Amino acid sequence: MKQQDIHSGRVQKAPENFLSKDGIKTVWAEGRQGRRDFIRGAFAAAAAGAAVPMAMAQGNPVPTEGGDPNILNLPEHSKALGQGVASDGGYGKPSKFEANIQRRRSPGLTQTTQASVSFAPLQSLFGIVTPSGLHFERHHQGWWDIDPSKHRFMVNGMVKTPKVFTVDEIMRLPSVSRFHFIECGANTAAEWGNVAVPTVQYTHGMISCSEFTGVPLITLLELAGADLRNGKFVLAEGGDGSSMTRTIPMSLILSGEVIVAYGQNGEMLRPENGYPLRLVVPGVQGVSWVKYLRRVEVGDKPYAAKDEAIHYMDLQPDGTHRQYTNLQECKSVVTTPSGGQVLLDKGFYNVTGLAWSGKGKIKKVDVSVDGGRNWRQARLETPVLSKALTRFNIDWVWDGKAAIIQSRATDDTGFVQPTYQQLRAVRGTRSIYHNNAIQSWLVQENGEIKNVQLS
Ligand SMILES: Nc1nc2c(c(=O)[nH]1)N[C@H]1C(S)=C(S)[C@@H](COP(=O)(O)O)O[C@H]1N2
Ligand SMILES: [Mo]
Repeated sequence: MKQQDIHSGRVQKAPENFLSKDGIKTVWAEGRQGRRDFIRGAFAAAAAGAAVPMAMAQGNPVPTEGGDPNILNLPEHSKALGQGVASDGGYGKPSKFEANIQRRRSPGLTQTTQASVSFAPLQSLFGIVTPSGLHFERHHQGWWDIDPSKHRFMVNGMVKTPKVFTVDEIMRLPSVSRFHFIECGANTAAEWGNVAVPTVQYTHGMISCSEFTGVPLITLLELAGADLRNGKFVLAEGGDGSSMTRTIPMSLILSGEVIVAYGQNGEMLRPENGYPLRLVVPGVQGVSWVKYLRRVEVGDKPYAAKDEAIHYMDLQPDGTHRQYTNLQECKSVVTTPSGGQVLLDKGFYNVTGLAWSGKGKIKKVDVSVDGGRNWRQARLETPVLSKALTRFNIDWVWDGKAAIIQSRATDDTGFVQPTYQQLRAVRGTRSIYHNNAIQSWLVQENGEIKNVQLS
């Protein structure tokens, strides 16, 4: 019985189609254990007679023949003393049973360890906040743990008085805290070529969402007496060896949304995410969120920096490139059930996922389980915030037949997330960046879920 597979703890076999090297197989097999836990959790609820939906209770017989030893035998933790406070060293860590929930490097994607990507385990996360230790990473030249007492932030260019700030000086200024998503422009890149990487961690895991705390950049520009009328652009520069420089339009800065951040999810930024200072540019692709931020220069034209002239451009069907395509457009993905997961039995499942738009708030998310023929509107969990992740949920009773699960988001500008057909009609097939097409997960009759594209 499939059910016994779960309780014996056997690692379920990964689908064959994406396995080429042994190393890859291991990584993806490990990645699957977290999702098995999700399904095991559902069984535990059913066994305890909790208020689970009927379909689930009927679909999954309760394994209590002879009595459940987990109830009958009083466990050690009910009889003895637990561990003392701060015995974990003073900074709490997740349960050891959650050790499989990790950000992961894609073995197929990058050969070096420094100029690299790690993907967030979207299939295992709840709500809209990404735990800082699971935030995706994109380093063009490796990360640093920079001494904040030695870090300096300069404002120069078209300003009355060029200024240099210490981190302490920035932290004395009026601060704001806001929830925003950051998505790498290359998120979902492999799918342009219909590569169909196996899990949502690899298709969509270059997105995360945090509460960021810092000082609006406009405050710092004003302190330097920036020419806000003629200075139409700002160049932001990072302090790591990647020479990351990006042009930020002044219009975004004037809105007050662009932040020089030091805080993330209630504590200082993590080193991997730019400690001690990073730029937060809501709605804009990740590359402009310059980490280890050391300088902004006010100018009157776009800078065409190397990461704007060689990378992060979109090759169009007519052979020209789109440049400065900054905003991440409306997009969504079902995170459970999703590729690599296995449904153990027919019956009730909570379908859940994430939606976002670089232009504002999510207005609605529709979900289809028949490949886009019929759609039902999902529940949006609150808060629904501008330029932040929005969590959606919808009920589904699986009848055991093949199904194709999709989500389609609409933002408050009325923009509707496109199908692959619609996206390719405009953008062709040779892009790397800015793929916001509808994702399809095929649920096979044996319960295994695969990444597919509908033509
Ligand atoms: N200084 C610096 N800033 C940087 C980068 C970098 O390599 N160096 N990578 C950029 C890219 S391409 C992305 S997608 C985001 C990733 O941010 P994260 O690592 O905090 O997820 O940071 C951006 N800012
Ligand atoms: Mo990126």
